[in-house]
Amino acid sequence: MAVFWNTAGWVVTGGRCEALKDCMATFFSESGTSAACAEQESAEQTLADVVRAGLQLTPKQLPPWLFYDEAGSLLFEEITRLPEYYLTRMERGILTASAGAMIRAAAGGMRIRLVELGAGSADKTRLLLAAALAHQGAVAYQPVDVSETALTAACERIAAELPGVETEPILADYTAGWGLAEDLNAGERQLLLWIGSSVGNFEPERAVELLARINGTMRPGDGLLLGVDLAPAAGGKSEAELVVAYDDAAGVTAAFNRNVLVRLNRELGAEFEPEGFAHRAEWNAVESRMEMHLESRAAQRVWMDALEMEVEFAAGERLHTENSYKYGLDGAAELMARAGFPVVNRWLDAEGWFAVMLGRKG
Ligand code: AVJ
Repeated sequence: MAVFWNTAGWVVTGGRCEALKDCMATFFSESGTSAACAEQESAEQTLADVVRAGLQLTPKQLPPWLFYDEAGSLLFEEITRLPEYYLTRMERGILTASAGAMIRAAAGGMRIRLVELGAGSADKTRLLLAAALAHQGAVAYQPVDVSETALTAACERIAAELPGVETEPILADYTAGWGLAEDLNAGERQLLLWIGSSVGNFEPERAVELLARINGTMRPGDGLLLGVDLAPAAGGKSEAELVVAYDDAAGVTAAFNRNVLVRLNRELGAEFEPEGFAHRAEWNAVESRMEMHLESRAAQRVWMDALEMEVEFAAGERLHTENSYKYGLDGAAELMARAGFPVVNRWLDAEGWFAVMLGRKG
């Protein structure tokens, strides 16, 4: 069982679907506290601190994990079905075509177990889990996520559709800490999954740091499967095709972006008028990243009750809500090598827009 240290310093251990559900029940009835539930109670403090700090920066900024409350997670699921949001569709196509080859390459003739960072609904992961079942009959799977709802749903769906997968959900912020899996069998390899282009939310240096830290807990032969959204390039996607993926015609991404304000209203007693901010999505070629901002349509002051603080926006002032870094194939390979996972295989869609890369600890 893996052990994680979350931001609040609590130790969170993996459990079964049932354990997570128990924890939620405990949390909502406010009676009793387990480690995972205690984490939820201190989350409010963390949210207040993070928001206070971010709104005092110039320019103002908030971390992208704030998008994923329950409504935000649903909006993100909706984004993944948008015609403009090619990322999920292309990655799913790549996994559909090559999950078997990926699992075989990662396993190298041994048994394999899977750990997933930010598993969310684990929808695409099921392709890999099915391939692992075909490869070895049964497989251990540890999804790590900060969302209890997402973990529970993923867990239940896997139990119903893929018996043979032994799911050990871990409610934790994977950026905060990492512990050794203690029950590894000899002759078994771990495969760390970080798909969905989530690596894009991290500064490249922070991504290397996080992966290197995890690499330090793994054994030679263990692998990393990384989903990478490729930067615009001749012969690949154009800048315009990239930008519309973050500024869709139906306005779902705009709602996803503004949802962070809705969340602050609910959880911190803030008084944002979400429509008072315009959704902005821009390609920053210098940094090789998509950026999302909320741009104040007018000069305004917003009271935040839980912070006992008023925040002031000038007309046109921006709140930076997300970076989504894009890599070239060489850049992605370099990042993986620096983290201790030199690339051994890679799979791309036919148009060269998205890559799934396998690295292996030497
Ligand atoms: C979940 C981080 C991969 O950056 O494409 C989608 C989040 N932001 N639309 C991404 C997101 C705006 C997404 N990731």
